[in-house]
Amino acid sequence: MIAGAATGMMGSLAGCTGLLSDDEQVSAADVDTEVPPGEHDDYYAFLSGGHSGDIRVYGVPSMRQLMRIPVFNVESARGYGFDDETHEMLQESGGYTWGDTHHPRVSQTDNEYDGEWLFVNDKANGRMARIDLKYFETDAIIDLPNHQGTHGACMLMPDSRYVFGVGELRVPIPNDGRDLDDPSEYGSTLSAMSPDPFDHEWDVRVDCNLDNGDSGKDGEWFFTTSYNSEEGVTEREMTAADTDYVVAFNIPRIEDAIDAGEYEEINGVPVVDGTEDSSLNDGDEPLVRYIDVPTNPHGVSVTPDGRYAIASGKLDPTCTVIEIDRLNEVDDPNDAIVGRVNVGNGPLHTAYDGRGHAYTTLFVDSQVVKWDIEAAVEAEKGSEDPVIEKHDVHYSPGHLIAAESYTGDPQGDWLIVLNKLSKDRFLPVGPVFPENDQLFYIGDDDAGMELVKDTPTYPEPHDASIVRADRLDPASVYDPDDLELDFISADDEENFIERDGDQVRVEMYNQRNHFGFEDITVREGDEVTIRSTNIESEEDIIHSLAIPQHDVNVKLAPQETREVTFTADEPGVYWIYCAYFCSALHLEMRSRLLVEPAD
Ligand code: K7E
Ligand code: RUQ
Ligand code: CUA
Ligand code: CA
Repeated sequence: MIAGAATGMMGSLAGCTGLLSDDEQVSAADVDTEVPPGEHDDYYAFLSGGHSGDIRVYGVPSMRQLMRIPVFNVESARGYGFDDETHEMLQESGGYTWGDTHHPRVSQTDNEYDGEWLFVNDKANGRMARIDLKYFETDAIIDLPNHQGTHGACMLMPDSRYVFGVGELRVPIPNDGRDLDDPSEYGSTLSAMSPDPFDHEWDVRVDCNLDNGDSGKDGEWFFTTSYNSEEGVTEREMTAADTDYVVAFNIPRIEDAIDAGEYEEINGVPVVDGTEDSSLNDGDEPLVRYIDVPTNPHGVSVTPDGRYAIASGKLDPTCTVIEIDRLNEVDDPNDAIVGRVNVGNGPLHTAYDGRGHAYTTLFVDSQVVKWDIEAAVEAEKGSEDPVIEKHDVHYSPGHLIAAESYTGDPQGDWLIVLNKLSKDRFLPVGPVFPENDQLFYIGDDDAGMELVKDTPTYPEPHDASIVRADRLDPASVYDPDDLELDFISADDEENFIERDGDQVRVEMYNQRNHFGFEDITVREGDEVTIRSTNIESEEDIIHSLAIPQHDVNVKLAPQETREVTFTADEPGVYWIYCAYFCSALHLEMRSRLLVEPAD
């Protein structure tokens, strides 16, 4: 701890700026952040990879990167996008080879992480993906046809009944060439999916744009911000108005409308009209409520107790506190605003420690501000009084995330701040700088926030979820019953090479240090499908099926079966080899693909 320093600082809490000079900065030794070699972390952190299109898995508090999970990108080490199944999944969801992941959210039961699924958006192409946390693998992608960019991503709490994708970019719906230059006809939608099976259920259409989102804790309200209530298409137009919205969706009302058939089917999706003038918004129980907040808000998040939705001002130095239950009582939704705290410049996102504090990133000020939620409700609007502490970060933070902050019961110990700029913090690596994910210990309110670690990050994470490690139960070998393809054992009858016209099918097992066939002979122009099972049952013994000059590298973890199809279009000898270092004879784990010339 930094007891000595903290006592002095906290003595003058009211005037505390939390700005520590460099030599005052807390060192890692002050807090127990060390995870000695061979020991495990207490938490998983799942970070989005931004326009890398993937998810990164860190251990907290060590901040070691444990794994990456490809999602919308093609990735050779894990063979993702190479084998037929993942290749088809990417093809059927649009055929793109990249995406822009922002908001990784883990499924919950009873407002607690259940460790089953992780969902994440694609801001680039309007998609949502599901990752199976038993295997740490993307297992389904939904292309949302009424979205251009899906930004916010979240689930309806307490039980993840819906997965929500929030459409950011206003476009004609359907976007088929109509209304090209008539932006007043553009719109966006909130899309709802079921988690398992992962299916698209319905959309709600609005005229404004939608941005970040978060769910209330009791299954009733879902909130998003909107920064383009102006329905503009230029920066000047989108920032013209003094206010924009927090848009509150009443989910049971929307379900009633769906059940009553009050929707239009667009692109095969039932779309409910949630626009301001919609008849469904007349009367006592509007489907969608539009709450005025200062211009161009960014993040919105719900407090762990489910009482408040807090929206960050971005262009305005305040956070707006909305009392959720009041939305059911007031005629004017603006009357549900119960607080507006002046936090500083460029507030983007807010996280929670479960002790009544909110932590908000200040992009412009390069700080995190800690403030008291109830004090913000009691204080006059625009007051700075609820602010407890401001701490410099390095530099220009976007999201920040506290351990289990998105649940009903945050752990209150660790906070990661995802800084967009690292400037001088690391050895220079050329003009593309790493980002800087900074770890803070927030478990001691007397000592204040303690910066304990800088972590350089490959571009460009936006958000994260931190989940207690004991909530997950990952598999270390595949259960063949979980896979679609049949297991191929070492039995002779299960291993064969079969020809049908110019299609060749190979089924073979593999293990240390060979493949089922030493040679596979095909003819120039054949379409070849190889299915292979890694029959090892020992964990951590991974093989791959790599074929030079055919763009094939399929990873095969223990007990895993995968299939890959390619065309043998050049005669010659190609050494099929294993790219995972699996044993002392790893280099000898090979087979020959012999492609005979077509006369
Ligand atoms: Cu602040 Cu996508 Cu949550 Cu970045 S986010 S833009
Ligand atoms: S701290 S404001 Cu950043 Cu140790 Cu007291
Ligand atoms: Cu199997 Cu290397
Ligand atoms: Ca605006």
